Amino acid sequence: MRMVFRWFGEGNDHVSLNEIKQIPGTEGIVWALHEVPAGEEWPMDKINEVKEQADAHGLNIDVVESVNVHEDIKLGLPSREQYIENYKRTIEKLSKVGVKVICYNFMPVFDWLRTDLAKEMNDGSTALFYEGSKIHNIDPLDLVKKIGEDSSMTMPGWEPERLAALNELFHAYKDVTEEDLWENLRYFLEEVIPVAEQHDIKMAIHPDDPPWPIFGLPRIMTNKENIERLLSFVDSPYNGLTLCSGSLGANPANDIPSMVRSFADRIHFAHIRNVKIFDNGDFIETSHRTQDGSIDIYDVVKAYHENGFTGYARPDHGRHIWDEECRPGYGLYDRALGIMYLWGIWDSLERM
Ligand code: DNO
Repeated sequence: MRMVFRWFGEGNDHVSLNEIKQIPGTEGIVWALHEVPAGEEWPMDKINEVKEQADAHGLNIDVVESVNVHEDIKLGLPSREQYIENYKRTIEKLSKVGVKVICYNFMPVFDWLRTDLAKEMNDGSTALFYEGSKIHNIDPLDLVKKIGEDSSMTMPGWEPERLAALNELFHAYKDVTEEDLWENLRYFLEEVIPVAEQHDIKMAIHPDDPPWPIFGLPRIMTNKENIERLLSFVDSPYNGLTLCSGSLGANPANDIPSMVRSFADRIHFAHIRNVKIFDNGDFIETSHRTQDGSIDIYDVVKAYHENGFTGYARPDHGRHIWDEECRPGYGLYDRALGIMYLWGIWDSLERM
């Protein structure tokens, strides 16, 4: 297991490379050019800049999260050709600085979705929270309208400056079915995986978070069966997974340790975190510790260990603790604690 840590870039992250370097057993950053819009080709000088910054701290830049997929690719529009071309060129450029894994996702419109970014927990820390009643059975176009009239109804991802674009996207996806999305994903992979192979970069799709359809938008990376289907589209190690325990684990029907055991040789990047699921299906992100949430993190790590996992792993969202001011889910403290918990399990398994 090779431990890495997400870093949003100079001036864009309150965590410094020095701090990351001091977390035990952490060898690299998980990075992206967040300022480049989805679909555009990444500029080489900006890529080199990150490489130099990381080099200066003895950290590697092996893992990119994410090279985002343009909505036109997910929608299967003719304009996807240019965006796929740009994606291929970005892969080629990233190979020049030694990138080994590219994480991406295929979620329409929204990436991860929560209803509260700072839900207070019993111990006074805060964490990301998902409350189903705020989302289920809600017509998104209605919501766009309501938030437009009353900004106090805003939710993460629904910021006023995004409303016009959301409105357009919801219309564009109106007739897109799950099967359409599958076909568009297949098309993308058939184009991109050969290029990834040629440049020795593993593509690693991130599951949908939460792993069910939201606002009538299709979501397909949601369970074991669907992951099998994805892997069968292009049967190559370069068509692989970012297995995120917390995303898939928000559905109690998803048995994460069993998925790790089944897909071990196709998992290139492990996101490890815990969530606590309530009886009504709502969930909150907790510390990484098994006892604090609903996912058996010990068994997840054990499954990786049994399979001699040599891929990359990162702690995932943590709580906001010790009054840290940070990006939602991306504090230094709780993620660093998470790393120590993961290494604690791993190291004791090594001794057994
Ligand atoms: C959230 C992350 C996701 C992830 C993308 C991968 O914190 O896990 O945003 O980076 O879905 O493309």
